[in-house]
Amino acid sequence: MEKNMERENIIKKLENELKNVKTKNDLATLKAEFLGKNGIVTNLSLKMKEIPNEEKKEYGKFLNEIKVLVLEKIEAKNTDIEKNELETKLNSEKIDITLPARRSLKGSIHPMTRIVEELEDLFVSMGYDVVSGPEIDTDLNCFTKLNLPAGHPARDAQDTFYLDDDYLLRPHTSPAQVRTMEANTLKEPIRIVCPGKVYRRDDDATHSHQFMQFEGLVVGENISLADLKGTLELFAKKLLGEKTKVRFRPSYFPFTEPSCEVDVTCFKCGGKGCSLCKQTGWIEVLGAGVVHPNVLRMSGYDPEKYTGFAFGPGIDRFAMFKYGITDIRQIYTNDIRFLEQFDRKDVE
Ligand code: 2U9
Repeated sequence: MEKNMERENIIKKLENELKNVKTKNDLATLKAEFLGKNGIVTNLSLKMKEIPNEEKKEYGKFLNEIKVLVLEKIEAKNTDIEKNELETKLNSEKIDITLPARRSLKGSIHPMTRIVEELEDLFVSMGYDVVSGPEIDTDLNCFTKLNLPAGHPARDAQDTFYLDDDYLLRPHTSPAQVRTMEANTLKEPIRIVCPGKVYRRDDDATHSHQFMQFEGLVVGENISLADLKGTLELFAKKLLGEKTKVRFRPSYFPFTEPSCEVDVTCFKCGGKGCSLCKQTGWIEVLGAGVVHPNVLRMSGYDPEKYTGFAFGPGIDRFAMFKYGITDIRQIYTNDIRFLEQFDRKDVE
């Protein structure tokens, strides 16, 4: 009876204290209070030596019952705590699957890159290599080696930004062609296109201080003006449509002789005359010509053996025609409202 009371008291005390237990740490402290070295249940078992021998067995049974009860209650509390912890964690990590997904912004290919890629594909299919060069180049490569010596009046038309007396922002991609000719130590035939950024001292709605060229150069035996005409006709038809006609007008460039300016039939009116072509039916798109013997000679090619042709369109104009862009500066200011109009719906 006395033992029953004792057991009841211990269990009551345990149950009371368990009410305040919130964490596993609290529970460990409580466990030590009952079952630890100096714990309530442990101290009870120390009394065993005072118990008369004939009652020892029963006292042992009593101790065991208390221990099992205490452990059961502690274990049950432990399960409760773990359950609560898991619930709190799950609640904190809850995802509201009814929220609409965030829209991912998709980029698009820049209109100039599209034109360059289209033209590269065409010329690579005709056996050309695509070559690039530095945007900062020497006065020698940009002018002198193109038959524009210091003081030549035609330098004015291609005035650019100088870094010092020798270095400048290239006003055309021609120095990349000069470099290719010079690097070709065996002086073999060349067939290259050079797309890239170029710079001029210009700034208005149709002329930007920075624009894009796609120059071409062919050097070989028996290359003639007829090859140039055939190539440029293909070029115009590919870019502006099969019905496009091409017209060659005599012109002057120091690096080509003879030189010509090339017009195409207006892609808006088809040649009938409209506001875009100023009622002429034609639009000028590029300059071209047969490479001047001086240019070949200065880069180590024998003009007696080789001839060549070159062409130099500013391709921003193509993008403007093709996509109806009215101010060339929009191409270079990276305004997202302008650029997203060229979203590639075709590849979505
Ligand atoms: C080498 C030899 C010859 C490149 C050429 C043009 C004609 C031409 C202008 C058109 C409008 C530049 O963008 S623009 O202002 N270019 O008319 N360019 S032939 O001739 C070369 C190039 C490299 C070695």
